[in-house]
Amino acid sequence: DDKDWSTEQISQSPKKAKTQVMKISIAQTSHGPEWVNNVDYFITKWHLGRIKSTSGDNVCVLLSITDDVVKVLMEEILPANPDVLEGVEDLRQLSYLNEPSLLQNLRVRYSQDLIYSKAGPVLIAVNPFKKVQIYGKEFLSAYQKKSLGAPHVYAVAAAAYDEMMREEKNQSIIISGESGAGKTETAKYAIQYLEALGGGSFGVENEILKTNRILEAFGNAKTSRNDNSSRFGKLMEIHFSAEGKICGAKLETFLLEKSRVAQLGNGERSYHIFYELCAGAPPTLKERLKLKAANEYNYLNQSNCLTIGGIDDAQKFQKVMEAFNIVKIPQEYQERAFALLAAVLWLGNVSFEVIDNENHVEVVADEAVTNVAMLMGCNSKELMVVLSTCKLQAGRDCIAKRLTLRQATDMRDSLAKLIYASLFNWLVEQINTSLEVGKSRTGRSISILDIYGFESFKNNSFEQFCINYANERLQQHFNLHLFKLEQEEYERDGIDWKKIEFKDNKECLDLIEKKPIGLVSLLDEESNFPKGTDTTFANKLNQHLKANSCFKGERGQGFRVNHYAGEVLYDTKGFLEKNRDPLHVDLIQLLSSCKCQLLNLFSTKIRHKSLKPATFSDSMNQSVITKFKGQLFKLMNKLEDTTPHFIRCIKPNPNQLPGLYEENHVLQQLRCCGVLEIVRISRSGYPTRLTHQELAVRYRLLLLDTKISQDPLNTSYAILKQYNLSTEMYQVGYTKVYLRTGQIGVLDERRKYVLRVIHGLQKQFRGNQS
Ligand code: AOV
Ligand code: MG
Repeated sequence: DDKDWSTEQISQSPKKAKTQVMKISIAQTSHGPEWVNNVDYFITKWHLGRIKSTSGDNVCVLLSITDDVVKVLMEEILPANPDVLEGVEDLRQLSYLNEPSLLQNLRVRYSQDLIYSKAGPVLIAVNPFKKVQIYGKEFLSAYQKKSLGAPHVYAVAAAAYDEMMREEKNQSIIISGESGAGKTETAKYAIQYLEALGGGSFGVENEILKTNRILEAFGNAKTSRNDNSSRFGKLMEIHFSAEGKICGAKLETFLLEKSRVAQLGNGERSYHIFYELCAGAPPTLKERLKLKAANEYNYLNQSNCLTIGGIDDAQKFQKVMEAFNIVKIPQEYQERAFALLAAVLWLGNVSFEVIDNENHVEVVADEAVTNVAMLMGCNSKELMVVLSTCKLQAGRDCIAKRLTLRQATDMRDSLAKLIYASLFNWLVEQINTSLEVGKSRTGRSISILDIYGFESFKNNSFEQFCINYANERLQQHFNLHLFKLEQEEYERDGIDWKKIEFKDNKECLDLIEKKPIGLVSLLDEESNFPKGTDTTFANKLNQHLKANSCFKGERGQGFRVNHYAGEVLYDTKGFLEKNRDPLHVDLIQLLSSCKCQLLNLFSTKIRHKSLKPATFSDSMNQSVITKFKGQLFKLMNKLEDTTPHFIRCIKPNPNQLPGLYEENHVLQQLRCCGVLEIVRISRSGYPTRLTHQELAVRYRLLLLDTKISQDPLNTSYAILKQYNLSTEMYQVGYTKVYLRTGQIGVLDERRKYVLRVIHGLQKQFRGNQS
């Protein structure tokens, strides 16, 4: 009978539970393996049922939902948890930690809008895709006062803050998950909690979230997976004064997806700001910018998607303008920024005319090119020359060579991307200037990382490679903390601890990073090689990386990498060009000749960097991947100096719908982020640790036998023995005592009782004296 089971019985006598719990999950046998979400996973579907009878290896099971009776093999059955354990807060509390049990537990919670759960030290957040009443003032203050203990992103932020104050150590909140899983929203709620703690006299504490509006307008876009997908990674470092008040913040961004400016997949949009500007600019501004409706621009109309359901772009534009004012971007610069956006849009409409039979072109002199020149503040003739020719050095002379249609289109798109990416970087600088108010003297900070999750599409290119590489690094960091450190501590202290297997992704990182023959080195080598092509690159990989078990060559231009989260097939098409990301001198010259001060500034920045001597650290001469690798290393170094708090966001269905929990979709993500391993490791571990000294000082008063020596180790032993704790429940290491969940509570209760008695006796004694 399920009702008779108490949590305690189950955790203490697992054997008994196994035979008596009647609910089981069984694997559905009629289905073959399924193919899920482009990731190579064989997923089995699980059903809940009860055993009716067994004979030999066969069992007859009554399915709970359909009332069907099915016959399955014994080995295909996994035990399910009793009802009392349905929907527990921490997955560690489950008696049975198999995959269907975790899935079921999260499902039960999700159906009650309990979107947060814990897997030991990790917070799991399942995206509700609807408003849930668990945020705002009341909840903020409840978590501040610790009157609410349920798992929540506020609780994670609170823990980070408290630990920073207590230990004087910098903290980080690392949020990961696939596209659309809720990372960015979760990051905002974490910042909201910290902002609610208030600031000193600096006033920045109300600004951080608002600057997000600018970032989201310029760095987010609708993709097939998320209507508000961040197309860049970000690290927000919030600084605190000695009193624990916010005194500034610093934003760092990673790898903006530039290609989106000129090229869109069907059903996707470019960056929100373009549509917002077209829809929301006041008539006079529209007039000055020669702005038309979004559908008039090739860069926007190519994907047959101009609006997002439920989103009012015009209204959003007002919010961006407000945020510009908060960040104190002067009015004239705001208008210049908008003019550059309009210039980018008009660039997409610039067209070419083929003038000879070698496909050479001339720019068509229409309103598009005139408007671009006007908005950039340059001469339209000059612009036309730059877009249709390239200068070649012939001995001492410089001759202009006409471009082909393909080359000219690339040149035009390069200019659009260059302007947009420079504008984005400039905005990040503006935000940083405005947030850098009270230079933190304490150096205490909490960093919040919201970075693109693992990606595996039908077509995976250079961008996915960079993203998955970043995730591979983060995963290593995660492993290191949760698994290695834990395990090493036990081993160092000489206690017997069954090793828990966990996926180490060192081999995959080696494949990517190893010098001189790893993916990154080989890509750079081929990119530097003038005759290198995507195909020669693919061949090179095949030739050199075969020995690594994480690599699989493919015929043609492809290759496969076995990432920690699954195998991904990459297409090398475009890898070399994207990695080289060539800077056209002509374009930079053009920018510097413009009347627009922003463009001058951009060109100076680029030149300043590129004119520096080519030293080792010269970032201009570095390929995109090498620059990214450097940035990742810096990020990892920074994170390693902090105490990490991990949040794993889970997307319950691929359609962004509320109330829909698709088991296969969730399971694949739980596997990707190793939730099962986390639960197992923290449960079979000993979460409470005290040094012998600490234990002795705290609980010595409980000892009945006062003749025990003062030595802390002996005292420890004696206390544990006196309370008859089962040897299952603790282990004694060289330096510490390790206790299972709940055991320290027993000792504490006892101590409280003894203290009360002593206190009472003292009172009585004093009473007697007077
Ligand atoms: P992401 O950051 O993980 O994707 P988002 O944070 O943008 O995902 O979340 C996607 C959408 O899910 C949001 O626009 C909301 O509609 C919804 N959502 C997420 N979290 C919540 C929540 N706590 N409450 C209500 N709705 C939520 V990407 O940036 O694509 O990797 O690159
Ligand atoms: Mg995001």
